[in-house]
Amino acid sequence: MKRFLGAACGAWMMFQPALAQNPIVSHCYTADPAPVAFEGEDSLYVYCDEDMNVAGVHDFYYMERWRVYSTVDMVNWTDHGVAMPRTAFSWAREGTCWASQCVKRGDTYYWYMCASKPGDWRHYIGVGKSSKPSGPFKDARKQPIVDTGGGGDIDPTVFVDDDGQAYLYWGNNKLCYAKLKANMILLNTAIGNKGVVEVPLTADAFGGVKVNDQVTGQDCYEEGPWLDKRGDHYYLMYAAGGVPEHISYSMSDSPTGPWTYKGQVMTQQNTGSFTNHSGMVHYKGHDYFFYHTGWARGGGGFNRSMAAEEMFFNADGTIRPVHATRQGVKPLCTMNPYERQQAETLNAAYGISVVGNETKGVYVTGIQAGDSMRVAHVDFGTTGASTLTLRVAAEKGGGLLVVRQDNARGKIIARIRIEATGGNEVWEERTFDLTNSPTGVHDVHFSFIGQAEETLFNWDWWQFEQQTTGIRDVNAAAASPSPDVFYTLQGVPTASPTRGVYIRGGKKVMVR
Ligand code: FUB
Repeated sequence: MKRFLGAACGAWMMFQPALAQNPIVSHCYTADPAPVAFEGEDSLYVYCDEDMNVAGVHDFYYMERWRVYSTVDMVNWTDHGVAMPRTAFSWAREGTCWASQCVKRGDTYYWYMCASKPGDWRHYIGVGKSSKPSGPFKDARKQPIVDTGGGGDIDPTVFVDDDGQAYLYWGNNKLCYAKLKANMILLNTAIGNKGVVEVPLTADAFGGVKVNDQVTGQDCYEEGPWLDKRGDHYYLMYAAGGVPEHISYSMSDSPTGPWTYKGQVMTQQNTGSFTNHSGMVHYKGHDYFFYHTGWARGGGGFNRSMAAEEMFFNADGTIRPVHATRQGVKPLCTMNPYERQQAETLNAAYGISVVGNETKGVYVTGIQAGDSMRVAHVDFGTTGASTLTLRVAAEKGGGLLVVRQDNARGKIIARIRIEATGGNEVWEERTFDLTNSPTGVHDVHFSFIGQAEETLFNWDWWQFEQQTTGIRDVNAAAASPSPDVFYTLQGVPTASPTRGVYIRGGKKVMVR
């Protein structure tokens, strides 16, 4: 269940994405994206909370955990499971895990979150910590680190400046900041009110003011701040204008302002979500803007989904407007099917769930008849694949996995019956022959057939075996006169076959 991301990032070819990439996660509802490219890491991470609203049960935000996703290509996202459950914070109230952001300092990852307390609807800001970006995270302070007493203490954004000073901004209908001490869990109380400075929400700084829910001026700050820096410019992006929200931004030459209002980054869009929440990140030479929508199946204002667009800056540092699109971003590279790929690395998926965490292991579960999964931009090369190996666990067995090229109606690559392994946690690696092997770059579509309502199997990872050049042309019977000897594909007998494809007894065999 370790992560072995395989992507031929150097060998990108002229292959245009055929499919919509937004939302970036479709098997669960993910909100309030906070992207980060940690120095020295190949992957881009996005931290978020999970919307778990069930109509008629919790007709509001119901959020029990924060999740982490990572990518190397911007189109296939690895779900790292429940990296920080609400229960990691003994003081946090059920269902109130709202927006968050993670940064790294030294060797430690600090994930700033907000939640209410039992019997109290106000939110408080706390922080989890972990030695790994994908967690699991534990409460670093065992109590909130911000409690102004006045409510609105939501949506922490954190930024470590070039001089090492870390800043925390947050607030709904108010905007506050604090300087963090080097330990990242205490406020520097030398400034503000016990370390908290409230930023005046003036028209110059934020485009307008809101009093009694009435906006005076062209815009106003609402919530969801995002503090960042490009060159010498500091940026504060935020959800603005009241509900429904758009995204606006202000700039400054200092992380503590004064801020100057610069306009809207993303105007109000028809995405089915009345909130929006943004983050920006520079990754592999591109700038990306993350936001949320109601675009996943069954989605809406309380069941939101993260999306991403490429963003661009003008020469003076101002941000060009970003539009919400279904198409999303272009892939940065292809996926290598001949390296082990986690089943939970997905371009899209419907019906399944991803469970676990990086300590226990993360895998795909809840696979039922009618569910499907897809990975995008997989490069099978010129020779194609010979077999597909899966690591699976199945209590009952009998479920059928159909692997297709490109989409749900594409050419069948394999039809695989997953027999019982002895239990849903009894894992086995199994290798299957293919019906057809694709060559070149394709999406790969997995669909599941079986008894209705039954969980067919759990799935950890998959890997294709690359076809050896020329194997299709071998006349196996002629090339293998003796039934007990291993012959190379050129018909040369070999006493000690190493890993690869051979001929024996007139048949192709794989030596592992
Ligand atoms: O996700 C709950 C709340 O909705 C967030 O904290 C706000 O930013 C808004 O997106």
